[in-house]
Amino acid sequence: MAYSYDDQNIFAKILRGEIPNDTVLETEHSLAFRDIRPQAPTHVLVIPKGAYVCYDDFALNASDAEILDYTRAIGKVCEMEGVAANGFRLISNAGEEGVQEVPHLHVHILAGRSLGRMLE
Ligand code: IU
Repeated sequence: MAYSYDDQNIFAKILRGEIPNDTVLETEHSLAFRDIRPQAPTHVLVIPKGAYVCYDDFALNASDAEILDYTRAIGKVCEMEGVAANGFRLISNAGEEGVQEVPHLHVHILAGRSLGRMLE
């Protein structure tokens, strides 16, 4: 599917420096920052700097360098936040039925409490 990107979305504004954020990590192609409405003691969002709407858009259209950088950035934030010891969850909502609020790819890193079962 070909996605059209809305460059007025809030994460695009964060990337342009128009809105402040609580940055955890910035790399060449990625930015990680704390969610403004944290659902767990650790709740970090990791976004690519490129204009990608959601995961499949990114995975199919980003360069190898962007994909490597983004994958590593997620791993690096997990390491920095020390989430591996007790466990964590990665979530990336997409589209209407995925209940995606902001149409710029983001992976949520959630940790620091028991997150409960999502799937049966
Ligand atoms: P979703 O996966 O698109 O449903 O989640 C979007 C997240 O972005 C959600 O957890 C919000 O709290 C978060 N967020 C933010 O961190 N800063 C903002 O300015 C806005 C949303 I708007």
